[in-house]
Amino acid sequence: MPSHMDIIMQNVEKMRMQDPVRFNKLVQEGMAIELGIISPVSKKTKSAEKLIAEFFPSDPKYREVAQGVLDGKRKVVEPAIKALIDAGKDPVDLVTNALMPGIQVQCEMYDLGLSFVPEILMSNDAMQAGIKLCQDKIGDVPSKGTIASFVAAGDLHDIGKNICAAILKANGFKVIDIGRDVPKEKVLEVVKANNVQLVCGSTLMSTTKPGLVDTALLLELEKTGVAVACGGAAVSKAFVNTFRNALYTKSPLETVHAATDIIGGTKKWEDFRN
Ligand code: B12
Repeated sequence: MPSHMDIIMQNVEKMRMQDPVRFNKLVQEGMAIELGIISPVSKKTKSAEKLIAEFFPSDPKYREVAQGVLDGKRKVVEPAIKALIDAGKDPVDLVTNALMPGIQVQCEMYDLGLSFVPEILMSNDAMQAGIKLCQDKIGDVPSKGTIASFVAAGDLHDIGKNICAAILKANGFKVIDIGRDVPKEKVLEVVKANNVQLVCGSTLMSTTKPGLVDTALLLELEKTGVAVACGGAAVSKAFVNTFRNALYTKSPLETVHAATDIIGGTKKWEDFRN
């Protein structure tokens, strides 16, 4: 019985006879790849292209920022963002539509095993540099209220939380960043000490979802009158509806609307449950 290798060799020989031009081209390409003269069209290139097409903005100036974030190059991101701010672009729009797409592509690539922790951290660094410039531009606006922001105990994923905090700040809220991997008692302490009106909590892992439940219930038990707006990839409306003193907000912008209503007194957390 012929082995797999025999069958492959038969097919190679058949191609050499029937299509010598293609055969020679493939042999030359193979040698050039092996010698490092050309790079292979890898899974990485193909998938990165697909993700860029899906997430990147079409405006070339915004695209330059997104690419700078993806490449982890704050030296590209900072001058590009400065130029866009000087050209009168809205800083909130820049965060959402120029800076965020870069980190989104990097994170999706990481998920596919196409990029690694250092690349995520460099992209995050480049994005944060851009966000800082946008925040500096917005400056001090009269505060619409005080929000505390945290990532649930055991969870270190804080990129989304930082974006959410930046967008809340840009919309006029004072945001106290409690950080990541935060125990419920720490959130309570910050809420009591700072006259916090709403807490935003997030988690990206299923194993750390209980941290959001515990925090919302502790804030209720301690009669703070402060609810927790929950978000992040591991969280859903159905999950949040299983415990009290919490509401689900899907995106940072949805959180801005909810915070405006709750802090403004026109709605309560219960109004967001259905
Ligand atoms: C980046 C990343 C990391 C980085 C985190 C760096 C950092 N500083 O955040 C590093 C490399 C450290 C990491 C580590 C781990 N990770 Co990880 N990680 C990711 C990854 C690739 C991207 C997450 C991300 O930042 N996305 C980009 C941001 C912008 O998106 P986002 O967080 O979802 O935020 C958006 C919304 O969710 C929302 N949002 C976010 N927060 C909030 C908050 C509020 C209030 C609101 C309203 C909205 C909101 O708005 C944001 C903007 O749109 C995901 C997979 C993925 N593609 O999502 C896995 C992922 C989250 N990681 C995972 C795991 C398992 C781990 C590790 C346990 C791996 C390991 N074995 O070591 C460790 C955990 C360490 C720990 N204790 O936390 C799993 C979780 C699985 C699960 N459901 O439980 C995922 C889903 C990967 C996977 N497919 O398995 N990870």
